[in-house]
Amino acid sequence: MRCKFCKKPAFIKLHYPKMYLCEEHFKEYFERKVKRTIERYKMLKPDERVLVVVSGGKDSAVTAYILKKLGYNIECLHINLGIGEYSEKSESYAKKQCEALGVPLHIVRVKELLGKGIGEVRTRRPTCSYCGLTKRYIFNKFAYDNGFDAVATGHNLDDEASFIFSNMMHWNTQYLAKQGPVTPSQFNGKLVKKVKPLYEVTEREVVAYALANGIEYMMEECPYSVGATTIEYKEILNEMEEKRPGTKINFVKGFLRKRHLFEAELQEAELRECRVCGMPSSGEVCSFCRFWRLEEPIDFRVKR
Ligand code: Q46
Ligand code: ZN
Ligand code: ZN
Repeated sequence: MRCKFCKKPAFIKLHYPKMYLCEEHFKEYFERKVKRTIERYKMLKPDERVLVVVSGGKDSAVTAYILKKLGYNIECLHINLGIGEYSEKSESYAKKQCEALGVPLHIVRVKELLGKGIGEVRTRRPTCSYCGLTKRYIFNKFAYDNGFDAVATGHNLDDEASFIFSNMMHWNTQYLAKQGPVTPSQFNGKLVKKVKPLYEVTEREVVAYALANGIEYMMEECPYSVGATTIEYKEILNEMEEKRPGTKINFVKGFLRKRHLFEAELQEAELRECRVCGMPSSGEVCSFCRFWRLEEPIDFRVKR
C-alpha cells in the first residue's frame, strides 16, 4: 500500500480517518493533530513554562518530544516510585529521553523523600490509590514551588476513553464532572493547571510516532498494574473500535459535550490550607500529609 499524499510505501494504516501514510506524512499528521488539540482546548500559551511529567514510558516521552518540537518552554520531572527494579529502569529511560531531547530533567525519589517506596507502606489503602495520590501531590507541588504555569501529562485517547467508560459503569459522577483535557489553575495558583496534549491521539498512534522518531521507552508495565480493570475496559473499547472505527474519539467528544450534565452532582468540598504544607485540602490536614504522616512541608524548590 502507498501513502495517500506522496505514493511512497505506507508506514501505517490509520483506521479513522481511513488512510495509508508514509513515515514523513504520518509524523506531520500526528504533530498537526496534537497542535490542534492544544489550540482547541486552549491548553497552553506560547510563553508558558511547562513541566512534563515523564515516567520513562512512551506517552510521556512523546509528550515531551512533541512539546519541545512545537517550541514550548519545557522541563521534565521524573518521580521514582521506589518499586524495585521497575523504578530503576524507568528512571534510566527518563534520563535517556531527556538527554536525547536536551531538556532539563528533575528527579524526585519517593523512597529518599518519604522513607518508603510505593508498595512498602503497611496500609489498608490499595497501592495504586496511594501511589496516585503521591504522584499527583508531588508533581503539583513541584510545579508550584518552581513557578511552572502548567503540568503536562501523557494521557492519550485510549486512557481517557477507558477512564470515562469505567467511571460511567460505576456512575462516579463526581469524577466524570471533573474529567477533561484541561484542568485550570485553582486556589491562587496552588493547584497548577494540568493539560493532556495527547488527548485526541490513540495509543497505537503514539507507539507509531515513538517508533518513527526513534524514541526509546520502557515497555514493561508496573507490577501493580497487573489485573487492573482499566486494561479490561481498554480491550473492550479496542474491540468496538475494530468493528466501528471512530468509536473512541466519538465517545470522548460526546462525553465532553454532555459533561455539564454531571456538574450538577458535583459537591465541591470547601478547600482550605493544609495545616502542615499549606496546600489546598478539604480537611485540616491534606491527604498527602496525612498518609505520609508529615509534620513539616516538603520544599521542592530547585536551586538554580
Ligand atoms: S498507580 Fe499503580 Fe500505576 Fe502506581 S502502583 Fe504502578 S500501576 S505506577 S499508573
Ligand atoms: Zn507520504
Ligand atoms: Zn499537606
